[in-house]
Amino acid sequence: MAEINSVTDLTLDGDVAVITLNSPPVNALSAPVREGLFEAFKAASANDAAKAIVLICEGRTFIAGADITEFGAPMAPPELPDVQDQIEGASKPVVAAIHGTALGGGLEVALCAHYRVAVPSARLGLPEVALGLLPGAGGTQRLPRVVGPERALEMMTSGRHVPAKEAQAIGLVDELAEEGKLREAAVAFARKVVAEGRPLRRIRDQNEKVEAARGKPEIFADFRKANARKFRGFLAPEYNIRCIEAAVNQPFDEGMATERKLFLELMNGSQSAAQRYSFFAERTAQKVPDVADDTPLIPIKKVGVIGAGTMGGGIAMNFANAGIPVVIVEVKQDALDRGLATIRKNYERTASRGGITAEQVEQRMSLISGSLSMEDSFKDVDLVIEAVFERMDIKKDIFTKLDAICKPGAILATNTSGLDIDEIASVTKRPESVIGLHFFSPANVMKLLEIVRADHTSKEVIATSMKLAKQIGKVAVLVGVCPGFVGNRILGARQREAQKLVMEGAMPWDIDRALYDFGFPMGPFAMSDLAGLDIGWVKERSKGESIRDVLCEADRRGQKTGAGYYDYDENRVAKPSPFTEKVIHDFIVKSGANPRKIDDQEILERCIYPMINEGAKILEEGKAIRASDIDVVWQNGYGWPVYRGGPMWYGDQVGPEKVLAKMKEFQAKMGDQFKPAALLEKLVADNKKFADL
Ligand code: 3H9
Repeated sequence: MAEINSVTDLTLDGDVAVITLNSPPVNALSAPVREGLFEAFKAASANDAAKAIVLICEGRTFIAGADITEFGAPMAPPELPDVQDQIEGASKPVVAAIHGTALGGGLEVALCAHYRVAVPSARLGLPEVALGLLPGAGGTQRLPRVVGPERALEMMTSGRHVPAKEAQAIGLVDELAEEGKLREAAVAFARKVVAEGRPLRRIRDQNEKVEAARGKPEIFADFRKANARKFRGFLAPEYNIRCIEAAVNQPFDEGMATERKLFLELMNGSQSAAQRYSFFAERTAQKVPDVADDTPLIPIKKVGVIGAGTMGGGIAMNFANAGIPVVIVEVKQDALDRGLATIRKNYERTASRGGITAEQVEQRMSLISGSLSMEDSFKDVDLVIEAVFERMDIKKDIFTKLDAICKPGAILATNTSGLDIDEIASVTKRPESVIGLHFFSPANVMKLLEIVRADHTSKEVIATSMKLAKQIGKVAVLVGVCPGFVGNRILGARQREAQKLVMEGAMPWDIDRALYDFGFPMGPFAMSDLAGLDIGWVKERSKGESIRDVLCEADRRGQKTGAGYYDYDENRVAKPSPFTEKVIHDFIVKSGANPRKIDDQEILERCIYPMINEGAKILEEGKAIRASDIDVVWQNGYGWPVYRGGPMWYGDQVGPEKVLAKMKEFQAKMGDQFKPAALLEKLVADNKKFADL
């Protein structure tokens, strides 16, 4: 065994040189890894005893990409292309042996090997698009040469991690190895290549698939059209497409130059900066400063859910999807039956679209049971999540019962979206076991989980909840108890401004358009129409005192009644409504105000700066651990455009001093609801940003 450097070894296994990388956690292509690869390939190439070379990794994965922490500074030598030239240009066969994930730069390295062997559990992909980038180490030119431009388009614009079996079917992997026997299989494969005198297959010279697509611009035009909605606002998908066009229309080296140019443009742009920030923000959110990594976890083998409505059903699906049995308790049999039927329907819909198999539907349904009795069903559960009507008295009643029924140590969780969890916990004799698990609707789809820590919640309960969130595929953020927690509290700030802007003369569609153009999937009024204007509205108590009252009284209750703030045609396409406009106008006249023209810039500042200010108050009160946690909440639960980072990141980009100046201006004009947060004032005084906190 020869050590090349601290992360690279080179050994001779008979007549095959084996290069082993070991750079935890994910063997990213840091400077030492590049150096190790470069030197190891040089040595292996020069060693006449080696007839072939295998590249393999230790630890949980093959190379998972470039080292993202190194981005932003010039690459220390050797640069990645030099390493890749060494590999691809080797005069003996090179085999990449893949387990875990070969992603981004990792797959780009593997594409310079002449052959690829993988275990079935491995996954391969070019996920740079998710970081606002494109594969910048030849992936855009090599992948289409292997799998064809159409597949490359799908893979590179989605960033999907392709399972090894599928990778083999599309030519990306040459052979599957038995799980746990990768090294032996790769060495044997390398010997076979030598024995059979197979060619050194250099992908850069394989032009068949790209040439076949030449002169067919419709491949790209159709793809752009089909995905226009999905890609709206993002630069990276379009740049990835352009690189694949270059692979089709230009010789390899010119294509590489195009790739380089577009890669650098993205790398230096604001979108990728925001998306790279978000990657780390999500991972940082998993860390709770006063909860140690080795905090004991409570084993969660069975879960109880109270409420079989949309929320309870969606929550239950998360656990069944992860293989954890769950029992749902309802008060009435018909509500329970309806809830279970809805869950089945959801699974069947996913199956009909090819998302899961028919067996998986049955297997998941078999993990979900229903009951009318908490006493009978909750004795042995390790976690209960209550998802009933948002009323403190009902919640208190439930938690009193849970306290009596559940075994000691079981986690008692509420899905409340804003009630005081300390008050709920106070009715139990074990407030240390009480926590908020705030799922977002539809709970089986939305990624965000706000985990709400109450005064007495134990560290074990917090650590277990964070871990469990990851197990069920959620992005978890730990927040503190305050009205609306982090997400809804900031949403409230935006909604208030949107309503006020209407009373000053901006029409709902003007406000929605400004926010849609900013990058939100929809504005607040379109969202109200979708949810239903009559949520929480009671006809008998309506006094026609608000715009909403009048719209609801006119049976304009949103999309479901064919009209709300907007008019809807038979295809549910929204149109500005003269009726709504008149209602608004009448209200403005009644208030004695003069409507004025409000431009998009003002709409954005009025809606978004108070959100940033509210975020600052949340930080000031310690209800979020860090500014980036707030951004994770808004990206994953409220549709904040990923390429704009999140409200706090955006505040930093605009500049805290500008946000503060505007808040002061608004405060002077419109009153103290715009009072700047003390933390915002302090940031500006100290010449700092939210990211510095
Ligand atoms: C690229 O390759 C550009 C090239 O085309 C061009 C170059 C010229 N770098 O997610 P986890 C850390 S762009 C640095 O919790 P999992 C991560 O921060 C790159 N660090 O584990 C975390 O650290 P910590 C293209 C990285 O098992 C730890 O590893 N590649 C990187 O749930 C564990 O991560 C990608 O976009 C990295 N590349 O998932 C892949 N990756 O423990 C990005 C991870 O201190 N990575 N870390 O918090 C992933 O998708 C997942 O991490 C992976 C493992 C699936 C690999």
